[in-house]
Amino acid sequence: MNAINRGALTAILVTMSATHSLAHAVLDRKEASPNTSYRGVVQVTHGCEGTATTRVSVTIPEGVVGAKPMPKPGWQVTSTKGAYAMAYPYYHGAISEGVKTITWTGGSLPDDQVDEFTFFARISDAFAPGETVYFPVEQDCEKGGYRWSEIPSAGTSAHALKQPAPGVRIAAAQTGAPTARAVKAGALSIQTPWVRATPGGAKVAGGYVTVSNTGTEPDRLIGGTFAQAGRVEVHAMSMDGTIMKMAPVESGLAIKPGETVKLAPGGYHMMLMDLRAQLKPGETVPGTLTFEKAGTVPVTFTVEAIAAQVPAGGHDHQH
Ligand SMILES: [Cu+2]
Repeated sequence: MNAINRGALTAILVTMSATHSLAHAVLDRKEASPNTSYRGVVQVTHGCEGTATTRVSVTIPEGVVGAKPMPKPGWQVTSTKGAYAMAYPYYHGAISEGVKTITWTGGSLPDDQVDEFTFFARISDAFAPGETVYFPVEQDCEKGGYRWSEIPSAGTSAHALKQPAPGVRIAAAQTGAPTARAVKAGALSIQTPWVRATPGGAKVAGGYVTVSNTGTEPDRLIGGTFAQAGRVEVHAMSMDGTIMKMAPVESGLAIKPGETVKLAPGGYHMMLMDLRAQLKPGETVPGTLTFEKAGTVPVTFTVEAIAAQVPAGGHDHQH
């Protein structure tokens, strides 16, 4: 290498070290889909004030369930557990508590080396496509530390933050092929219609869907059909003291312009009544959704696992 090239290389290295300060604690995989497992790899690319990293701790956000750390040679791993804000469908049941923080200590990662700290978790269906889920990371060193915990407020960029929390963008749900893509009906976009599996003999089931209104006019979800059900109602859940009650939504569920309405367990749902057959996970069932303006739209419901927090036949209807 001649002197001129060496000078050019030095210039490149200087440029790189200037951007090095932007190399925060990051997650290796920056996108995940709802209802999929997620391999979280926290990458630590520098120490603090030139000293070695001795502790890395990651916070598992609400809606990310069943987290488990991967052991790491030379480090002790500990985790704290606690209750989730709600129960989430989890494989063939439900999960309502689990790991909330994972901490690696006792090792020493020199400032001029990089390393990865790994955990596995499941991204629940609590997130809407396009949303970002943040995993705050604490990094402590022999001297000083970082709190990678800043979350950008709506409409601002993470680039402006000094210590941004690593984020994962939620992509569209990966369910069965017919439901993977949004169904368009006028200004409405209908995503992932699904129902909960039922125990044998059950007469009712909950149906869920996400509807976005990309237009300028409000619309309303007023009903629907389901091949295996005698009738379908749109229901709301509400708390009456400590008792959760559900009741039909009078005049339908409003979907305002620019808004996304998510029917989900514990909230608004389609009540599938007078069921004629047991619903088994993995099945798909044809049906329709009826909107005041967009009309009747054919959809395919995917049957997902029974969630344990709904007792068999335990729907307390106030009709
Ligand atoms: Cu109901």
